[in-house]
Amino acid sequence: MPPPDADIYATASGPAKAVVDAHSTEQSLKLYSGWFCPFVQRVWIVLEEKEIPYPYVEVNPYHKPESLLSLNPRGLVPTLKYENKPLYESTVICEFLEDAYPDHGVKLLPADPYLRARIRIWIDFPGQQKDKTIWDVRNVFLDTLKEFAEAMDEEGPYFLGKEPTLVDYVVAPWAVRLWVFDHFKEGGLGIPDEGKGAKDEKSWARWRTWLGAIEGRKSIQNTTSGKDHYLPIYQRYADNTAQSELAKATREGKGVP
Ligand SMILES: N[C@@H](CCC(=O)N[C@@H](CS)C(=O)NCC(=O)O)C(=O)O
Repeated sequence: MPPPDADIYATASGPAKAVVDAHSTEQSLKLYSGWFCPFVQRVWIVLEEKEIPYPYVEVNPYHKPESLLSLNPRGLVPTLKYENKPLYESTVICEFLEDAYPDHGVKLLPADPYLRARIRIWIDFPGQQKDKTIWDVRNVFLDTLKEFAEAMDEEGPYFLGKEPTLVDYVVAPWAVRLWVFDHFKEGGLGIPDEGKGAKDEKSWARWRTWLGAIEGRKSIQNTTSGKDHYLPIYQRYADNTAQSELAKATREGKGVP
């Protein structure tokens, strides 16, 4: 699949642009970012929540500049430069920020080791489906979301209860992109509307409570660009998926899927 860079907007828009513009002063920590990237957004949310000062540096990871490659041989965003040393992998960075800035803003991990471990079980579930397109995994994804909701504290609104923790922030970037399913795929993702969840109504009600709390957080709103900015990227994924579905169906003699 060609990289989704041909029509990519060069910079963030909407609320995220204001945050980018407010972060240009040199600091001991620098964020190399792609405004559109959900892995970046994890780190970006944590920086905002913890009120850690950082300059924001936009790079296109599909045209890897030397400034990025010299820090991260894989050339992926997010990458951090911290006291002139590199760091990458979004979940590693998030935990690092908690360890390196223990007294900054909110705490991301509870003190109880059992709860810390439970959070880590759920932290990585969006990444597990990385090599497949979101369309391929719609049903698996739906089941996983329900399972995620069922693992939550009953009252909430967040995963562990009244306060958000790392698991909420690392899953949030995927949650706030779910509109993409509804935009591009007939029938959408298929999360039942309120009252329509049948035997799973309680789980979906819990999901909705969580999603509402997540969407209401300033850190998440302020690291999200306008929908129109994301569309060309996901349009390309949708086109590529449609093309490969068509090629597969043709190979198998099934005609147009
Ligand atoms: N496992 C990495 C994934 C990061 C990632 O895949 N970032 C994408 C942008 S959303 C990227 O840099 N892609 C460039 C490429 O694949 O060459 C993390 O959690 O930080």
